Amino acid sequence: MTSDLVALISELKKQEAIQLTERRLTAGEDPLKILDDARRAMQIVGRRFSDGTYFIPDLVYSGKILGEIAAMVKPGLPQTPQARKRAKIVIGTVAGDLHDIGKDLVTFMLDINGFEVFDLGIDVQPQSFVAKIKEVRPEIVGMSGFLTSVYQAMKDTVDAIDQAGLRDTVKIMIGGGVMDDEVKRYSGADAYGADAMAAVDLAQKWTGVHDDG
Ligand code: B12
Repeated sequence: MTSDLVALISELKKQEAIQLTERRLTAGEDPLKILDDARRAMQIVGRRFSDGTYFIPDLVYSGKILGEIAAMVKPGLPQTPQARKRAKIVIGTVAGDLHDIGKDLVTFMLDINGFEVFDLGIDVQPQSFVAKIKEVRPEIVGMSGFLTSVYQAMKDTVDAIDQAGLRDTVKIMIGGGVMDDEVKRYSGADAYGADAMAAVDLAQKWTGVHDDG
């Protein structure tokens, strides 16, 4: 049954995937197993995109399927120690960039790992990051970007946080297609993460919250 869900999601069969998720939840299966299948299916979708089997609309559609399955599964997730602690993370795709599929995956993974995530969306101006940091006082800020043209926006955002006197209050991670450790150094962020699990690992390390409690 497990591999069926992986196949259905990765073949973009939304209705069947949702029905199977429903059946598995009703049968009392561990929601985390369902999420793990969804994650594995998304890896297959990513590979199919890279090898030219899938195209952008497929990628966007797979994100929608993931979102629906996540919404169905979430209420049944166990209250883990980190869920009780709820460290806060403000995240957004930086100014000038409209890519949100990767950011949404990161947001989703942080959320199900117990962090309280405030997603500012796409094309987020530095001052919007600053305003949200002042409002919710997060421990962590995440910046996503997929274009080389937004390296500067990453740096401008870190600078704006600094100028607002908030730099010492947050750890800043960056990620997204063209980001790497060099952009991290250029922008003044604290870390670069290659994928959603790296974002979770960084957040857990910085807040001292781990799976084993
Ligand atoms: C889908 C897509 C689009 C879609 C976006 C839809 C959407 N809602 O996001 C659309 C069609 C709108 C689009 C538009 C454009 N795009 Co585009 N797009 C892509 C594409 C094909 C896939 C990106 C994606 O979503 N991948 C899926 C995610 C899940 O993969 P992932 O990167 O592995 O995700 C992980 C990491 O990124 C990481 N991560 C992400 N964010 C964060 C944040 C933190 C804090 C951390 C730790 C980790 C992290 O975790 C994710 C999950 O594991 C890429 C090509 C590619 N192969 O990457 C081009 C690409 C990014 N686009 C590109 C370009 C040029 C454009 C346009 C300028 C095209 C144009 N001429 O109009 C516009 C720009 C619009 C804008 N201002 O943003 C270029 C960028 C080139 C460059 N070096 O700058 C690319 C690389 C294509 C190419 N090879 O030329 N695009």
